[in-house]
Amino acid sequence: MQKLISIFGAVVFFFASLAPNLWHLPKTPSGQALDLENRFELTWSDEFDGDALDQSKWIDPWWVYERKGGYWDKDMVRVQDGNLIISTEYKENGVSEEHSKPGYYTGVVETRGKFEQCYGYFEVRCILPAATGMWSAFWMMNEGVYNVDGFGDDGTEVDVFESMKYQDHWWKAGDAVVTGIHYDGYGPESKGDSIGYYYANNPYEEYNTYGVEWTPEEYIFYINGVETGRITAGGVCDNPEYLILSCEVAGENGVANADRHGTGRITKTPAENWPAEFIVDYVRVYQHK
Ligand SMILES: [Ca+2]
Ligand SMILES: [Ca+2]
Repeated sequence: MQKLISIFGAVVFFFASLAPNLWHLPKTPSGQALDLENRFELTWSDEFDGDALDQSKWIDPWWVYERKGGYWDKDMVRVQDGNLIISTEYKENGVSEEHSKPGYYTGVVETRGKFEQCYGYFEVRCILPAATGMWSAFWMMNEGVYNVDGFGDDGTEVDVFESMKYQDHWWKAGDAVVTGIHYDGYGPESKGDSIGYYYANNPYEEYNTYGVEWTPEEYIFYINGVETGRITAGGVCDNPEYLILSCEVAGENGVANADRHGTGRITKTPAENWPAEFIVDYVRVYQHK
């Protein structure tokens, strides 16, 4: 019996050690350490030290518009206590007479037309919005992403991190973020790759950094300065890209309550951490020395 138990234990241990690869479960970052000081110099940053969004660096949508299961509204974005905060909230009467639809209102900011860079290191330090059905992200884009030619060198959406597993307590998956790329548009020809899910440290309550080193050969992703994985799919983008910080709500046509890629169904009751806040301490961009 003793022997049977120890064999059983060994089998369980064997499969548990394989599990992250077998079932795409989250992994702990374990690659190379980022050598920021010796290899990079700062080219652009926002520490969010003021009391309003710096319009010389970012644009926010000037109009309320539908996005997935909610709406983007610039009034959901504020700068306070050294942070950019994108807030998400259910508004029974919308935000104005013109936009009076009930629903979830959240926000986005981007540097399109104000700052774009090719290659370098791009990092955000942030606390993720703690609510089921929420999807926050730090990502990069250019117009070439829509160009369908079989390759990603003309433009590639680079998702440094996306959070969508808050509600997932199994295997502590809720503490993990996903990282990947997309190119050749968003239709049937769309292509992409992902390194899967990696753990951050208590990301809904504590600051973590999420970064990508972009070289002519590859994208190397980091959490808290430790490499998570690398992607070369499609050929690495060789055009400048702009930065985006966004929050989305699972759903479509402005109607929430869908379970989008396992985000879970958002619900305003019980009042689970509402309003949910995506709190960004800084965005820093570097170029290789
Ligand atoms: Ca392309
Ligand atoms: Ca700050």
